[in-house]
Amino acid sequence: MNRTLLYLVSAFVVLSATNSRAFDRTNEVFKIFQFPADQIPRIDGDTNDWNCVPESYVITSTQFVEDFGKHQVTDASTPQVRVKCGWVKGLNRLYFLYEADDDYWDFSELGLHNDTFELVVDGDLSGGPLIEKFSPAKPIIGQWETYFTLHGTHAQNYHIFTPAKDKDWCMAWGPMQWIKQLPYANAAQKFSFQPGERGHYVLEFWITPFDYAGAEGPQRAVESVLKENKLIGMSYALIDYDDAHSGDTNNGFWNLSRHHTMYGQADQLCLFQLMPLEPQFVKPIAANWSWQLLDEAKRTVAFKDLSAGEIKTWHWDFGDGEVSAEPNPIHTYQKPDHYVVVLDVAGPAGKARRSKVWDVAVK
Ligand SMILES: [Ca+2]
Ligand SMILES: [Ca+2]
Ligand SMILES: [Ca+2]
Repeated sequence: MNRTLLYLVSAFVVLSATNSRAFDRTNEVFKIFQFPADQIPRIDGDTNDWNCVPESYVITSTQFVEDFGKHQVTDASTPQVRVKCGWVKGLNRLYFLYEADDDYWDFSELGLHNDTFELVVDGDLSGGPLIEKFSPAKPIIGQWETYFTLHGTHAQNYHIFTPAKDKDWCMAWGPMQWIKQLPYANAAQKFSFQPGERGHYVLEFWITPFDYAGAEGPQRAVESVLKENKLIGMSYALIDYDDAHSGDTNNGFWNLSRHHTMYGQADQLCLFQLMPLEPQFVKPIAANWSWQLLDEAKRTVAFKDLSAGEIKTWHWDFGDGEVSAEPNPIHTYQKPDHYVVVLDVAGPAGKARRSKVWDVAVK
């Protein structure tokens, strides 16, 4: 083994070791389903628009660990849940369908004592503390200064009340309360039980993950950009209460991460991947393209093929009488105008065409 290769292997080993410490359950990556743009779920508590999500995307109670040591396994006294997570290419939103059966729905109180689904999300895998008590700054600047400067800024914790009655749908843990409202989040629930009864609960919602979400409001916020195949950090937790009169004592805390403190430390989240479309939703052939002005003075434009499917031939009509058969041509226009540009593609699955009217303009 030569010296360079040895160095690379050593670097990889160090990197792998670092990764395995940094995130939980790194031997498995949970999947986030990509909805086609014409099948985005409607937030109404009706689950029909989630029927297209394959079973391999569903996370159930058996994948959670009870990390207070109150239960060895999930049983009839514990909530049985099914969680689906989805995304839509082009939107920085995570959609969720949370379905649960519990023997005792505890939601008669107006504070934290409430059956809860807790969601922690780190949209750029920055890791690090998101709750003031884990911050190294706390001993220096104090609890409340840390709360307002750090809490939820680079990873967010949604403490979701299941069900929420006479209260907001969740407590977004920190001063950045604006993240739990439109246009950054929306939620709808369905249930027909009374406090203390058993029953089936449905919650449908979406949130926007943020690389930065500050106490001052959305004006300086940075949304996490969601892209196909990107990995993000997330964990789910279930906090079960079974008696409205038992004070703050819960009946169990089930966690997808094996670290209880994932609620405040983004390094302890699990890896989730934003998946491509499932094959049944991919069109066999579809034409699309983009363009970019390379030289304004010369009116030179670079065209880029973005067609889906296997493409064998391209035909570009630049709208000025000129054509090209290249996949990604560069074209120079002779005079200022806005043009109708058409790309025709063909392959084993057939033909497709995409015109863009006046998108391409030069001066
Ligand atoms: Ca729905
Ligand atoms: Ca982050
Ligand atoms: Ca309960």
